[in-house]
Amino acid sequence: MQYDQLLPFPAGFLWGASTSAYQTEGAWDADGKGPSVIDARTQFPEGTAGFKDGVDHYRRFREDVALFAELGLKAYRFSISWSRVIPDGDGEVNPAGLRFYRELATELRAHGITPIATLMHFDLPQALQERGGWASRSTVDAFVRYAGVVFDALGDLIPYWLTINEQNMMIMLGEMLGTGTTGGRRAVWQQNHHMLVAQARVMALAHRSLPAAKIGPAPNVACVYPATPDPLDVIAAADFSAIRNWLYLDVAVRGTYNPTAWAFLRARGWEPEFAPGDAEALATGAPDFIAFNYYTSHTAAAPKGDDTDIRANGDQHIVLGEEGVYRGADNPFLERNEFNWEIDPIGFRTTFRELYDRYRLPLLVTENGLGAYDELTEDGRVHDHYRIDYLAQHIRQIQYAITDGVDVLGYCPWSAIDLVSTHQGIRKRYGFIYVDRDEFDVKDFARHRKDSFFWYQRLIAANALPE
Ligand code: BGP
Repeated sequence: MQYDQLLPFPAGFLWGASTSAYQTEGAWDADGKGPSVIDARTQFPEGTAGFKDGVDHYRRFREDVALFAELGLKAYRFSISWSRVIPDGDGEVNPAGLRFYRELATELRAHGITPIATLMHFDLPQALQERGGWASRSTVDAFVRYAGVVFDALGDLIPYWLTINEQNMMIMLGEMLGTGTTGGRRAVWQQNHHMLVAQARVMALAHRSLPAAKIGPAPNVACVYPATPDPLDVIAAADFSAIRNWLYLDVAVRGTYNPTAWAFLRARGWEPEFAPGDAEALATGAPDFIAFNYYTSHTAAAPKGDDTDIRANGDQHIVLGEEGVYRGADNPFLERNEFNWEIDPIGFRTTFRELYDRYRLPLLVTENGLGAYDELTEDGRVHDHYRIDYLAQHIRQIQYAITDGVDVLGYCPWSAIDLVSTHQGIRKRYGFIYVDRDEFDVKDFARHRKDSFFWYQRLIAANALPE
């Protein structure tokens, strides 16, 4: 639909930015922190150093929050490291870990920035992984206990909570992301079920113990186009969307599995076992909003029914395909970034509308952004006009979605500050703030404002995209 005029961004719109603990904090074993599955990894993509140093945010968080305040952020979405709070996942609580997050949240609030906290962003405690990880039902109880500890300690400071970051990507691509979701496909779908039960119980717990707080899931959501109007391609696209998007959100919001996704699991003998009480637990976990990460759309074609349906080489947005369900296809209408991800701002609007049509809950964007090989120039700046273009195009589409009638709470692009990317190390940067470290030489971690910093600062101040 075209409009003569778009509606403005509402007053109080949460202009924010995002990070995660393991990609920024560093200090991976400081002050009693236990190792997570990420710290325990020994294999990293070639030429990358891993995550142990991050960008030294654990030690520099006050300097970083001051920069976020100068940027004008209204909200900051970060994650809490479970093994910093409970080093072995379900044993002793580490007071120093809780203190760090209390100080961070207090510092944010002192600068007028609303904290938004993710309970788990890929970094399951390694001790739990060694006892079966998400395959074990005891991890469900451990997650609920951990959430209770964190709600008690931080609930007075943090009004918005996210359960599990990108559960769907962990399930589809866990080995690639190093998240500990491993084993055969059947085992992984059982792990998925345990995570869904854990999430539902934690949402119910939040409502009981923090009545003023709001909580929601945080999957990666992408609209899926059929490669052509061939009805077989249309079905393939709908099937992929059911497996990729709706499986997770139907359970989170409606408390039951999506029928198409369940049919996919059943046909392969992968349907998870329900323990007594699971169905009731799923039914009680009602989110207050849906957070979602969006980087790109996808395009699907009818499957051939053999292993050529799967495009094997690439990262999380390139590896596509499910034998007998759909084949990934290229979209000839879209440009690509330096890492071959398709760039689709209008798909962002479509994704908003699909989510709001299905669930009628407020939507919060918790990731969206452009990874690039930024260059620090002699003037101490990064001239990242490409990132400004990307963000401007996506923000314009949020405004279209708002004009379409979608209830959008806020926008937290990835990332507030440079951090270590999942696949390409520190070389692939997303932040508004450049961090001076190389892959293997962490240098001095000095912070530099990029051109996008000043652009986003003006946008937030005006509560509008510059003309
Ligand atoms: C999402 C994750 C983030 C971040 C982002 C960008 O899947 O939630 O943690 O890594 O993708 O991905 P990458 O770093 O691979 O470019």
